[in-house]
Amino acid sequence: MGRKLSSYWFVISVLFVLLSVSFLTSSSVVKTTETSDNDGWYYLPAYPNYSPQGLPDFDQKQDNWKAHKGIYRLIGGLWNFCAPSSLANIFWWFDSKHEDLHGLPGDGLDSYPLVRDLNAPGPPTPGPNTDDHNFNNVNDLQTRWRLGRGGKELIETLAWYCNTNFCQFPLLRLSAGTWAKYLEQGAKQWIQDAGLEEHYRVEAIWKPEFSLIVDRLQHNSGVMLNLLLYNSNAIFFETFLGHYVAVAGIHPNGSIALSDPFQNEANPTPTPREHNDANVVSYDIYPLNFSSPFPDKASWWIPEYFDFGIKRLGGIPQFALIISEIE
Ligand SMILES: [Ca+2]
Ligand SMILES: [Ca+2]
Ligand SMILES: [Ca+2]
Ligand SMILES: [Ca+2]
Repeated sequence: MGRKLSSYWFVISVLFVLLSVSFLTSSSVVKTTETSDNDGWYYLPAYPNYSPQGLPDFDQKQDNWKAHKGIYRLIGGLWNFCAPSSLANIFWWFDSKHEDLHGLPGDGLDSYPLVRDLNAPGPPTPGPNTDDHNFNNVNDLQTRWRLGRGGKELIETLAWYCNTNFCQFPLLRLSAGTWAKYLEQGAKQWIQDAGLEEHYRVEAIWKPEFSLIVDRLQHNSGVMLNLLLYNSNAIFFETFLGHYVAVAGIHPNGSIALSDPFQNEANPTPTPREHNDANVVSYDIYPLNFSSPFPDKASWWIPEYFDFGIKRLGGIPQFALIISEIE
């Protein structure tokens, strides 16, 4: 959500989103996750300690992870931790790749520093020990989000690093969400603070080509997209609010599987908190279209993306943050 709109249109668009979100129904489109290696799909691989399905699918609808300022207050806040939740998926996945493959969440062993044990105050889940891969190291409700002050687990710490909701500048909370430049800076700072700056490359790319996304994923990069929501029937405005997701799998012929921190279409049953177990994922699959309504922003898009119940909005991939290991 990094684009500034005039305040008038901003208010209208926010109202539309929030009213529309309130119309969310159970008309979920259940899609199955492809797992075959031979059908053209490529998924980030699974690691037993602890990304047992592949990329995690942590959920942004936890605690009070909302923007509450101004117009958002009227409707109880807007869930907007999509950026730190998506970034957590990627760092956790790389951490799992490098931890002892015979280890388990709760073993108390933490050898690779990209995701550390952040000392969640609640009982280790699972036990017996507090651990980097405990589910409550993703988030523990005993540390409430207080704009970055106080105890924090993985997603909240990343929100602080990425200045989500301008939490680093409490007197200057201009905009909800996470700006692309703060996301990039936060990701780089996190890697540097882990002592791993020689091992990872971070790319921030506006208008990323689909072929680039395919190539990077097939080389096991972590890929985040910012999808600009697009309403083709809009009377007053067509696009509003970007939403960050992470890419779990891809088909070069033009489909994508998302770890979406807001939606869970392939696997709709578990609660958001259950997604703190990296074994619980919903890889939501969407066909792509290559005649973009906004060729200045993206050459490809997802026509039937965001489920508002009454209709689906398109998703325009206007920005990508790509994290690659330097072999
Ligand atoms: Ca561990
Ligand atoms: Ca670790
Ligand atoms: Ca917490
Ligand atoms: Ca999801």
